[in-house]
Amino acid sequence: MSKIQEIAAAIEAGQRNAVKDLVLEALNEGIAPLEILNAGMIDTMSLVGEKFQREEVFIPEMLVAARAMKAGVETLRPHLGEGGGVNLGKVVIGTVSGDLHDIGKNLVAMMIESAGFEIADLGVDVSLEKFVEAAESDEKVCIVALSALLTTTMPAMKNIVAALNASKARNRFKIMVGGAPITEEFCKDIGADSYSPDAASAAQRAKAMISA
Ligand code: B1M
Repeated sequence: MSKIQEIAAAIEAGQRNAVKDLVLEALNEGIAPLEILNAGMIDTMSLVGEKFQREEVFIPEMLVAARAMKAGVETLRPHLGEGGGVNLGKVVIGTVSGDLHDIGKNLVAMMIESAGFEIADLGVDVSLEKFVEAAESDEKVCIVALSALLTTTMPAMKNIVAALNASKARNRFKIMVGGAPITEEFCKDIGADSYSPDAASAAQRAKAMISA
């Protein structure tokens, strides 16, 4: 079994400590951090999701796998690159109200931070009011980033974007959206500035948007 396969198996089994050790071993073997992230972790969580859909695993298994992945991501964090002390501005990020999924949002935050931005992470289940308050209260905020993982929380994303579009500080920040059910078309329909399918492209888009 390859190291990547071992990491995948340990995530699926929810073995937090084993995941941390295996990630360190993989790094020592010279495996690229992004390969560990994509092939070892993100693909595994997708697989867990598919098994959940087929009712082969249930919420507790999904939860322990998610916790194991979080531990792995934290171990990987210092190796994912750095912004080199640059501060391109502040990005407010959060998962929209009604939605508790945060693994993808945390990855996006980490990649954007690595690209040289300061991050204000509002967490999960973030209300419209909290997003608007965070965007308006700090002049350094140049991007507001919203994540949603459930089709049922897409309307909340739409409402938050509408409120941000009506904000008195709107000319100061851009709005980015993403998450598994979100598409480019949905982004345009709700009036957000940018959609990214994954964490790496979100970081690239963030940089491109502020220099445009
Ligand atoms: Co949930 N869940 N879950 N879940 N869960 C999904 C999303 C689901 C697709 C599973 C399935 O049925 N196959 C399904 C949604 C179906 C739908 O809406 N159509 C689902 C469901 C139904 C639910 C519950 C309703 C289950 C229930 O209670 N009956 C419930 C809802 C709770 C709530 O939020 N109110 C629920 C609960 C949970 C757990 C708590 C058990 C756990 C979350 C733990 C946590 O996040 N701390 C969980 C998990 C782990 C999943 C799956 C298996 C994995 C999600 C994940 O972390 N993926 C997921 C199935 C799946 O995605 N295949 C599923 C890995 C992560 C790296 O990917 O989050 O997509 P992702 O992020 C990507 C991109 O989307 C993108 O970049 C990231 C990295 O590249 N991205 C952005 C994300 N945000 C972005 C923002 C951007 C740009 C890109 O710009 C701002």
